[in-house]
Amino acid sequence: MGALVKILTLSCLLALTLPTLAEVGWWKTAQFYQIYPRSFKDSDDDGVGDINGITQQLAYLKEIGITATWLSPIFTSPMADFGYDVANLTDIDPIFGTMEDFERLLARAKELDIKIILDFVPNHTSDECDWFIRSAAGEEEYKDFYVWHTGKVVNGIRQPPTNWIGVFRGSMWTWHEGRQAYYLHQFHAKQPDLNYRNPKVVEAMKDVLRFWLRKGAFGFRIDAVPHVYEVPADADGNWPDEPRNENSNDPEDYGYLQHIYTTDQPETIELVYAFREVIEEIDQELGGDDRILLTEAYSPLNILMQYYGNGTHLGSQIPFNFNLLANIGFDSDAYHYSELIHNWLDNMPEGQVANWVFGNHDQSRIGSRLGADRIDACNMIVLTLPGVSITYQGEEMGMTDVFISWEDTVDPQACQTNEEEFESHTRDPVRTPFQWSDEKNAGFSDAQSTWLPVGLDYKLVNVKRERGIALSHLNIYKQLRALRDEPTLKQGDVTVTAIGPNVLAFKRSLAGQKSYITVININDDVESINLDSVFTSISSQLQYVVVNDKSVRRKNDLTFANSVLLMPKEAVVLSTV
Ligand SMILES: *[C@@H]1O[C@H](CO)[C@@H](O)[C@H](O)[C@H]1NC(C)=O
Ligand SMILES: *[C@@H]1O[C@H](CO)[C@@H](O)[C@H](O)[C@H]1NC(C)=O
Ligand SMILES: CC(=O)N[C@H]1CO[C@H](CO)[C@@H](O)[C@@H]1O
Repeated sequence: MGALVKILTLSCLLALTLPTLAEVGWWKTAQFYQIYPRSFKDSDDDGVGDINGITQQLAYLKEIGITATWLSPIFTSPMADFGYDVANLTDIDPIFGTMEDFERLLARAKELDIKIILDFVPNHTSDECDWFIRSAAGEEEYKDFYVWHTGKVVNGIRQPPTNWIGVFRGSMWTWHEGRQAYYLHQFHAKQPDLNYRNPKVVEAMKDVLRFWLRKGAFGFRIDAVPHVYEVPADADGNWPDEPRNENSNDPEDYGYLQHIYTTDQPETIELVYAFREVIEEIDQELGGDDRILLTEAYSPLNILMQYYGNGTHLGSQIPFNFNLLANIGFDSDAYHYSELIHNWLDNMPEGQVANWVFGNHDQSRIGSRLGADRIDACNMIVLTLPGVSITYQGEEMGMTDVFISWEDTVDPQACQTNEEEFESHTRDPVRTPFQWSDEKNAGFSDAQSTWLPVGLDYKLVNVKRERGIALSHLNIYKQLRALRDEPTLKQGDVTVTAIGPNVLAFKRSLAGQKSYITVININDDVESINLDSVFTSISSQLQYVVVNDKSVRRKNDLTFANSVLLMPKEAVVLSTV
């Protein structure tokens, strides 16, 4: 009897210190993976990836331990901006397949316990969207679905209502002959901005969310939310000009103006709260695992933190943390890494979950931006810090930017520039076909040619080959992923520090469990560090749990905590013994 009571007490204590996963919420420690569908897998050999291709390869996501994947847009689109110009928000573009294909993808994903997240593009629709066509025709219901203005007349010449410059260069306003008015577009002229100051638009967009959630999507990644609102018009229906940015001399360039009236308006956050209400509503309606919002915004930290919620209203569970992605450069030292990691952890509202991102479809790849010998280090940071990890397709095996000539360039952001400048604007190099194997087109497609050329390094950098190499990027990624099942990595605290300019280290710890210490030599000096003097309560000996190919040590080797030797660019995870 006495023994039983003791055991019960003990298990109660354990239950207190180790919440069960169900309480924690599936997404809080999840591995997310971004699929760029045009380039993941082509099932019908037209040279463009598609939904059936993703379905075929879902087992690969399982292999690398992905919990949820978000798909860049798959909706009906004239593809002026590769699907970020949506013509029908509730239908699938034929280039990617059919609604039945998507339903099969959802069914297969459910079998494999992988959640499908959709990209939601709220800032605009295509000019071929039925809503825009009706709005341009002045139909009562849709007349104010977009932002229209007749412009102003200066010296007898008609001009746009403001000086605003769009992200893709040139005026944000385009004249519409039919309606005899200008419409606003923050991006491409084929992407008219929706008018969110019209409640009907908000309702229509909420219905779009409901549609996909009821179909079985587990949430959305919301694109470019800072651009959703402009400042309200004054009583006469006019807007103010934006001030000059003295650093830029190119009057067509987005950087020419300070975008104080067209980005980060306070209403943007309220819209995210409104979308979250839909998520909660459908959770109530359908039950099951939580549905989630991820929001993409390159905004100042104090604004990003409001995306989480404000105390009375819930926001996005995962506001993308682009701190590392946007600020770490080739020459960044360990203090810089540490500071950026702290920025997020120290400013996050109580009870929220951090997330870590090093790549996406808009940014140069890790290996090209920071050097191929830092790929494992970055994956280690993303996978061993607390919270959610987010990986862009190909980063797990170390794909790098592929050179795309001006002739082959298709990204509208680059095509709108010229042969001299396109390279600093193009995003094609990070969107090339996924490298599955050393076969034709890297195993991506059997087509004669693919929509973007395949990387020249595909015979060396591909999934099939890397599976067979013990310390390939892919296998290190898988080991790091497996480590995330440890309670310490799931729920433990973190202490992050720079040990001098070259070494980043962080310790994860949880009462009664092993501690794990990630140690990264960012540069090319051999370093000898004393972890004993940096971290409290670690054992005098530590064990190597994950090593990269710069290490002279092997997995399971032991080292003294007070003298850990690091080779140039060595990145390891150690545990207490
Ligand atoms: C989108 O497509 C669906 C299915 O084809 C159709 O029922 C719906 O009317 C379309 N919506 C718009 C806004 O064009
Ligand atoms: C949170 O935001 C909502 C919506 O904007 C607002 O109504 C509410 O007052 C805010 N709450 C706090 C505590 O600021
Ligand atoms: C619909 C929309 O706004 N699309 C744009 C939103 O922002 C992204 C930038 O990330 C553009 O690429 C999209 O075209």
